Amino acid sequence: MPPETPKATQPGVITIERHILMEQEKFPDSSGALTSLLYDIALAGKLIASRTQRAGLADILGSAGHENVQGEDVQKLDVYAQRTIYQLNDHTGRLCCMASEESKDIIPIPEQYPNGEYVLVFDPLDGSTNIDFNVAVGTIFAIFRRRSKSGPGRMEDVLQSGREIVAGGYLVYGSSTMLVYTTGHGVNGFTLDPSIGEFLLSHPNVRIPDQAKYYSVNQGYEKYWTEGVRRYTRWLQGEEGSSMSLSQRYIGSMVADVHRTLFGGGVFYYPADTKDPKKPTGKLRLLYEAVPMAYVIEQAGGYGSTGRGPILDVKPEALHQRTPVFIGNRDVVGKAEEFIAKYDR
Ligand code: P6P
Repeated sequence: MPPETPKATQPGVITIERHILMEQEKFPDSSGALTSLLYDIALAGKLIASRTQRAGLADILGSAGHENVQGEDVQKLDVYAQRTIYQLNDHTGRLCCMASEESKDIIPIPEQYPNGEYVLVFDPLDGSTNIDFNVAVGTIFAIFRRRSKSGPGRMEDVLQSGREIVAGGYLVYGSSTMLVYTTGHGVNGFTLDPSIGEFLLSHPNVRIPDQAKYYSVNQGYEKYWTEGVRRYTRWLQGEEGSSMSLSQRYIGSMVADVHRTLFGGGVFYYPADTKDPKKPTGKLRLLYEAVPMAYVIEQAGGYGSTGRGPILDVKPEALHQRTPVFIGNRDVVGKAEEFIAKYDR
C-alpha cells in the first residue's frame, strides 16, 4: 500500500523562518524588519540552547564572579546569553536601543551602526540560578516600536506599557528547546530539532486549556504573604468554599512555570510579599518578565494580573521595576483579584 499522499492543503514541515514569512505576508506594507528581528531571536535561541544543553561539559557552569544590577550573582551562561543577544542585534539597523535584566541602563546601539524602528527588551537567561541543578531555564523577550522620532533610543522608547507591545515570547531550554511567541495574532510554539538546527512548528495556535490543572507558587514564602494571597491559596487548595482540586508544581524558573501553565492550565503566581523590604512588590520584573509572559498568555486565552488589574495596563516608571504576577486561566487569576480586593485594603 503506497504511503498516502499528503493533502495539498496540509503544509509539511514548517520552520520558524517560513512561518514568520507566512505571517508577514498578511501585512503587505510591512518592511520585513520585524520579521528579521524575530529571525535573529530564533538564532540567538539556537546559540544559547547549544550552550545550555552541554553546560556541565564546558567551563560555563557556575558563577561569573560578579553581581548584576539586581544584586544577583551572575552565572557564566547569563553572560553568554546576554552577549549573544546583544551581538546579534547591535549592528542590524533594526533597533534604536535594547534593555536587559543584566544591564543597569538602556543599551544604546553603537554609533557606527544605524538606529532602527524597534526596541528589544529581554531577560537573557531567566532562572539561571537553577542551571547548576540542570533545571530548565529560559530567555524572555518583548519588542516595541520606538516612540521617539529618530536618533539613539531613549528611556521613553523603553518604558512602554504592554498594550504597546508588537511581539513577545520566550525560549525554554528544557527537555527540548522551544520558542513560543506571538505578534498579536495568536500564539505558536516551535521545537528545535538539533539534528538540523531548525525550529519547527510543533504547537500551532496554542490555547490555554479550559480546565486548570496546577497552581504554582513558592509556598515557602507563605509567612510573608498578605491575607488575601493566603486565602487565595487556600481556595486553590479546595478550601474557602472552593471546589478546586489542583496539583501544586513549582520549578522556580518563571519560563518553565509559565510554560507549564500555558500548556497544562492553572495559575503561576509570585505575589507581593514582605520577605525583602527592597522588593515590596515581589521579585519579578515588569518590563522583560511579566509583560511578555502576560502578553503570550492573553493571546492564548488566559490572563495576566498584578493582583489588582491587568499587567499589560501598567505603565513602567523604571527599567527594572518589579510587580506582583498572577498568570494563567482567566477565571482562576480573576479569583486572586477578588481575594486581594476583599482582604488586602
Ligand atoms: P524564588 C529565577 O531566579 C526567578 O527570577 C524566576 O525565574 C523565578 O520564577 C523566581 O526567580 C523564583 O524565585 O524566590 O521562588 O526562588
